[in-house]
Amino acid sequence: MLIKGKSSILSSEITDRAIFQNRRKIIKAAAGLSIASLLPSTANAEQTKKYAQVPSGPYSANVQVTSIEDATNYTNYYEFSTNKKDSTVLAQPLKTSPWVITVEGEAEKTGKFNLEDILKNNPLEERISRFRCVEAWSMVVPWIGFPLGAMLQQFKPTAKAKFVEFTTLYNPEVMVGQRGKSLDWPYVEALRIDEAMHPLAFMATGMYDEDLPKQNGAPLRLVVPWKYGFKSIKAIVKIRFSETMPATAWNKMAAGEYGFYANVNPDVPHPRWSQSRERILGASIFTPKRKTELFNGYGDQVASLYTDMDLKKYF
Ligand SMILES: Nc1nc2c(c(=O)[nH]1)N[C@H]1C(S)=C(S)[C@@H](COP(=O)(O)O)O[C@H]1N2
Ligand SMILES: [Mo]
Repeated sequence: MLIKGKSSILSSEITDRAIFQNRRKIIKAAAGLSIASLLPSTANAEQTKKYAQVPSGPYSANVQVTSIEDATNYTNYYEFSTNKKDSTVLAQPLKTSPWVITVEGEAEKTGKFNLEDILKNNPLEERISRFRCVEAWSMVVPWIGFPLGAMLQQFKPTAKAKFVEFTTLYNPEVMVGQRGKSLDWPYVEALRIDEAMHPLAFMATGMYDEDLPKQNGAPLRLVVPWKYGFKSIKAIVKIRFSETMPATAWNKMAAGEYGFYANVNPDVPHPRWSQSRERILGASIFTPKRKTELFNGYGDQVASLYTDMDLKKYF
């Protein structure tokens, strides 16, 4: 498949990305030559980050990265709270190791798998992706993780596997938001199998060169950069291959507001607000909103998944 680079980026967005990328290059060069001690102290600090040596994957976007403070203190995690600031604190008691993932349904290799073992078969890479919440804010995150499709193939899905469903941990003792009814627990999300196999679909275990913070979905979360954020389910404990379209948490909650596909689309408004523009997370109040792009800017890569589909009907 031909993966084209992104085109519609502001020059101001390039500058910071170049700095971020260059910083990682300097770190890697330094590690190779053992001259780390000659580097300025900030680079030394960066080098101590757990995943500073992880190679950049092929699909990273050349755009300004959101600050780690913004990306980790403005989260959506209803298992803990419907307030975007609370999960930073409330998610910390969650025990994320050891972590077992149950694989079920239409696959040859089903059963229980330790995340540790899954990681042995899936080399880490860095992916810088745009991320767009259905609530019309956007960010750019340097994820650490591995392609979803490569992992799914290891379970040998059968020809009947047309969809793949993901389920979040259910543990109301720790996930205090699950004691209420903000959603029908546990949180479930799903993709059509060809969407799941697309090279842009990603499993994240880290961000900003460190392990995923708990509020961002540790130890394992999905990242589907061309879809609204609610598809990117956190703290995954179950993967199920199925022949029929699974019922998903937000779709069950309000089918008219949250479709199964949830592809980012400026031309299909949410019934209660427009999707044509988005607020850049962390930008000053004087920064104009950004124009939302079809498929969140990844149309060159993913539009072929939806040819002959009416995107207004299958929103
Ligand atoms: N289990 C679970 N996954 C979830 C959510 C949630 O409430 N619970 N919120 C979703 C929504 S609406 C968004 S926008 C993203 C937010 O990811 P972030 O908090 O890491 O930015 O997580 C998604 N994944
Ligand atoms: Mo969201």
